[in-house]
Amino acid sequence: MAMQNVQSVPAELSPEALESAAQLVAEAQADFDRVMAEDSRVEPRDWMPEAYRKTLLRQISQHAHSEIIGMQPEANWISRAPSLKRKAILMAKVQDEAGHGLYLYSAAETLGQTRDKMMADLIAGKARYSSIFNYPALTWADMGAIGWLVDGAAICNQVPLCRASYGPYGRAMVRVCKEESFHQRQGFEILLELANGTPEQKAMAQDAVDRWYAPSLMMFGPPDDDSPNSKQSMAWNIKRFSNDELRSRFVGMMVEQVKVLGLTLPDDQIRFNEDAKKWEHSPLDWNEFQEVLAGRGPCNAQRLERRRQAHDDGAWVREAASAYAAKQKEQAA
Ligand code: BYC
Repeated sequence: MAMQNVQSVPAELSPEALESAAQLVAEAQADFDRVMAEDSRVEPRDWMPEAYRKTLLRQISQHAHSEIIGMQPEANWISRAPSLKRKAILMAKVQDEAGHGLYLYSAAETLGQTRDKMMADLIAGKARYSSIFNYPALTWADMGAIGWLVDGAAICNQVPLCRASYGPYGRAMVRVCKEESFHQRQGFEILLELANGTPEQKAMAQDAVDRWYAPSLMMFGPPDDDSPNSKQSMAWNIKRFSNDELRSRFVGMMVEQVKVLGLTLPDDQIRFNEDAKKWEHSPLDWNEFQEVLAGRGPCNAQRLERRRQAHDDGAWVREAASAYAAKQKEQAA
């Protein structure tokens, strides 16, 4: 895509220069509109409307924070995994989440935001991250339910994001989705083994599914009528499907997979609506969702405190890396 890089017009220009600058901006906007109409891609050096840039930065930085905070409920179980094999798999998964956070912070940096600022906003409690990570992981079966339901919901949401109009975001999503597939399978396999184990193990698996089911449906965001950002994000080819469309698709996937597990979903109102051609489920508790978003979920305070502590503990690594980089630069000069 060939667009001119016209980001802003200085105020002190002559009327002629102002007119020609305004024309350049209009041409750049027309180019951007054409790219949207052709469903093509915007790259970091291309001109883009400020609102598009801000929307991407909002979504990508929240997504990055979710990956980093999302490491906590599972990292908590690494030392208590029931076997060496389970420990190795869980460690690999948690490391993958750190990697996802890094690709996403890098994608967000291409939009002009520094990683330091994003991290400062997160630890100051000013940035959002996914509601799901404010729930506790109480038993080993939760590792199964998180992998199966939470990573399952993430895949459902993120596969369409591989086609997001912003190049760095779409490309990051391709790799993230491949890794999420492995994550979902390992969660499914944990639950399958527990469901085929002793009655106590099966009950533990069912309890974990019961607790994670509704919060995982809320990951897709508020109902379409209450989703202020969806319409514009869809017009800009960032989101491809609405929150409710993806949620319904996810329920349809889970309703089949739960049969293989020999477990049940805690919702007796799931049915396929033949007229609307979509899966329906019981109403979700959106007050609970708003409480979690407002910072009053079961683990919000604990998650942020842990993140702050990890940031402080890592100060020496950042200092050492900066000192090493400065030394390298000095030697190269
Ligand atoms: N939690 O207008 P809407 C993972 C906010 S990590 C918190 O529908 P949008 C994993 C929303 O931000 C997976 N906040 O917004 C990691 C907005 O507030 P602001 C994370 C939510 O952006 C480790 C307001 O509500 N995935 O898989 O059009 C281990 C109104 O919503 C949530 C992503 O981040 C929520 N659930 O749509 C295991 C995917 N929902 O920003 C697994 C990328 C909504 O106006 N993000 N809000 O203050 C997206 O696809 C979209 O941003 C959303 C929301 C579907 C989440």
